[in-house]
Amino acid sequence: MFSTDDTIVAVATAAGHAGVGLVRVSGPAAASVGFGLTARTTAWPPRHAVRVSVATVDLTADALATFFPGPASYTGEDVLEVSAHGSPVILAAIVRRSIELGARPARPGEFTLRAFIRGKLDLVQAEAVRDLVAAVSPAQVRAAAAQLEGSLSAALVQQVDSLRRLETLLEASMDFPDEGYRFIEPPEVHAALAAVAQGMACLVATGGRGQLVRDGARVVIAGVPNVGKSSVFNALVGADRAIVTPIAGTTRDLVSERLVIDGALVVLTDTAGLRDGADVVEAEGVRRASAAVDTANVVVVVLDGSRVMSDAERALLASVADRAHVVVRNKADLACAWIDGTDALPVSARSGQGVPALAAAIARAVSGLGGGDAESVLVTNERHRVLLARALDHVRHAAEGMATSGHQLPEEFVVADIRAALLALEEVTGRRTADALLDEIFAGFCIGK
Ligand SMILES: Nc1nc2c(ncn2[C@@H]2O[C@H](COP(=O)(O)OP(=O)(O)OP(=O)(O)O)[C@@H](O)[C@H]2O)c(=O)[nH]1
Ligand SMILES: [Mg+2]
Repeated sequence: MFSTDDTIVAVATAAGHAGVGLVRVSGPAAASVGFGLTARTTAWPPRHAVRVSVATVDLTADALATFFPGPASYTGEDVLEVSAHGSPVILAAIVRRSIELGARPARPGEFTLRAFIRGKLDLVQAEAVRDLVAAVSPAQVRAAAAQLEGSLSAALVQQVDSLRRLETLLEASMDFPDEGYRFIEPPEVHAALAAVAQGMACLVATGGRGQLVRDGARVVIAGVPNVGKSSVFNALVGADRAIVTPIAGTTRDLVSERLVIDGALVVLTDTAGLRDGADVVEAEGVRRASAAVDTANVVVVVLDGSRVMSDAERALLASVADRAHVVVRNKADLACAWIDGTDALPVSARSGQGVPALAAAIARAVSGLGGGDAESVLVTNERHRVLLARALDHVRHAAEGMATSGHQLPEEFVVADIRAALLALEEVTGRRTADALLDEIFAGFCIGK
């Protein structure tokens, strides 16, 4: 299924016209494909760009060719990269000629798959490559780059090593039951399991913040009717996305937009103005608005600075007081009707005044979510989180079994849990992974990566 003895080729840069485009060739025939493409006959200098002329049936193109001999290359095998002027016609001609010379078109993610198969990357790092390419926010880039560097893998290796050591010592004790000799005493087993469980629990706990980085924080705009919620929403989105009218009760349904605000990926939602006694349609809108506020990560309360604050607004402010929130005093272009002793941000959705400060406040509120150190290892991938949680369950099960039995739990039971935990952890890093899963993971890549 995952043969690596042939040579693959693909355009590595994005589709379309660009200043420069890159064709990547990987496999045992990379050097010779390069000779055929360029009429070069002498060996490629390793990792040095060489100016070449690529001749195909249709055209001749100036290019730079760089040869990376394996195993010190991205894929671990010989790689030739050809950078040419970024016309899709030129790049397609180079790919076609490479195929005539013995390469075959690469499948999505196949370069990275080869790097994984050759042990250049583990599965966590390979998935980080995909996430890095797909990143839309700086936080996503930072998380993926840290995972690619191996921060998560290193944390996992540490847990795997501890569990392996325990497994080995317990197995040795099981092999000599009659001597009554133990290679490791139960209290030490218990302490080691507890330490592993604690480390893994910390990793699993980062999954909440990891999910925010991956999917974006839910930021919900709320307030009473007509204060300018939809106008603020549109100002943040930078487009006339939600309907704005002078009539109170304009917005009925939730309107959501996924966007990056000041570097923070958010799903921003505009809601119906909160009030009682509205018609059936609006009442349903209010119900949806309340539900959205309840499940929001950050609530942006919009107040109308030109009107006196109502009881409903005071109640709304009180209800978000101990949650992540930002208060906006909108219509700052009009005369102010209340002296605010609050930390409300003056904003005019109409003139744009204060909108950058609001964006910054939202980004700050998002970055403060979920606690934890921003630079620590972050589990952003749901596959990893589920497997880590499973491993943690097994380790806890063993540790609790030892605790409740007064360290009398037979070694077999502890070893069975340790093995199950190891299985889950090794599935994270890809040491034990079914081909079907690899297919699924790498199918999510772009071709050429
Ligand atoms: N002067 C001024 N008017 C504004 C500002 N923002 C919104 N408005 C006006 O206030 C009215 C209501 O604006 P919307 O954005 O529809 O208010 P909303 O809170 O979404 O209203 P509902 O959806 O009905 O709850 C419109 O006439 C807007 O033009 C502002 O910053 N200054
Ligand atoms: Mg509205």
